[in-house]
Amino acid sequence: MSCRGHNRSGSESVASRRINQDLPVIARFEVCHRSYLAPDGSIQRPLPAFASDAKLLTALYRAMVFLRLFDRKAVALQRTGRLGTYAVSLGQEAVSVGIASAMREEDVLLPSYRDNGALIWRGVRPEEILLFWGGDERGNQFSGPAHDFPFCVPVGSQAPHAAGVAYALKLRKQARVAVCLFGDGATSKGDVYEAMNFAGVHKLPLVFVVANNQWAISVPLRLQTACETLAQKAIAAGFTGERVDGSDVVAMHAAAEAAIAAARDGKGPHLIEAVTYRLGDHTTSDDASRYRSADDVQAHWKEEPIARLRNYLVAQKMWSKVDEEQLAAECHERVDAAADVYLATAPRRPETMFDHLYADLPEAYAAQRRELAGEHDA
Ligand SMILES: Cc1ncc(C[n+]2csc(CCOP(=O)(O)OP(=O)(O)O)c2C)c(N)n1
Ligand SMILES: [Mg+2]
Repeated sequence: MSCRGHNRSGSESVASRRINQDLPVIARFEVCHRSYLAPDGSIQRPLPAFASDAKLLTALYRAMVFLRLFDRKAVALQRTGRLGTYAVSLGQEAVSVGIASAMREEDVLLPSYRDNGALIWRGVRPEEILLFWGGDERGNQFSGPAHDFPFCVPVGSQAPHAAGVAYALKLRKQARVAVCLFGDGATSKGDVYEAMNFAGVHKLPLVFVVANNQWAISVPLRLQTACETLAQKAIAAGFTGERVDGSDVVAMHAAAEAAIAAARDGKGPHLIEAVTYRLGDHTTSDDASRYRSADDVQAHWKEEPIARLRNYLVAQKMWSKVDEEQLAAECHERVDAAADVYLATAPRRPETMFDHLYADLPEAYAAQRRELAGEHDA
């Protein structure tokens, strides 16, 4: 079956136009597209074997439902002045959950600021996430694997870090994989290109995941790139990129499983472009109605990952109304408990902001620290 990528407009792209019909073609490239569940939860093509594993599938479902509810609570806390800026995963829960669920504990996660779902799957406690977004660095001293990286707020700078991590894993001959998540906007950053190039040259055990949610704050994808796909950017770096339906958690898990296994096996890096849609505002500091229409957003609600998987699970008799009610009650309880722990945590003293940047604090900062601590210089 051919899996050649299609031009978004259906016409010949600038990139694929032949320079001269008389010249021989010396290289051809393809981009595959992976999807299993249709937006209504019906089966589009034969499912991977794990899709009959009710335990795994319901775990993926539970994680996505929890994430959505947790996000809602975090926004409520921010709106009432009890949390800092926060980025929800609304509509793209399948990306971080699908990816993290295919990782081993010893693998290394390098997440962006929107990847709460991956952190929680890997054992980070929800109250730790609230602490971080509440401005308390102790949130980064989390219960997930200590070798995982914290949220990366600068766009794309986790990609070179990931290349460094993967290089170290390779040098040490460890059968571990670095997994780096970022957005469509990040793919325009030099950091990302450089990391991909380095990963390709050194055949690193590194899986790049682009959560292509169509927007980089107010910048739409069509202004981000002239490429037909973001997956094809991997080709220029010498490895495979594939497009995945990022609202289909079965496809996300399957793609991640295959890419991580190949990287662990010494076959080098891989890029997964997860095509999804950001149904919410960019963050709590944004108002997306200023730059996109309600109709556009509404149309994408038909594709969202949670109802899609629920429809499949119900059709397979893996999930019932009672399960749904129980899950909702459990999630509410867990979210409320996390918020209670967070709100009951006494804030740190302001001078502690200087405590984790330097082994030896430069005098200029030391003086500021003393001032904040109320220790006046003589
Ligand atoms: C280096 C850097 N430049 C600019 C910003 C401001 N900024 C924060 S998020 C963002 C857009 C990122 O879009 P994308 O990579 O698509 O990720 P998404 O937010 O959609 O998940 C920008 C420009 C930043 N955080 N870091
Ligand atoms: Mg984006």
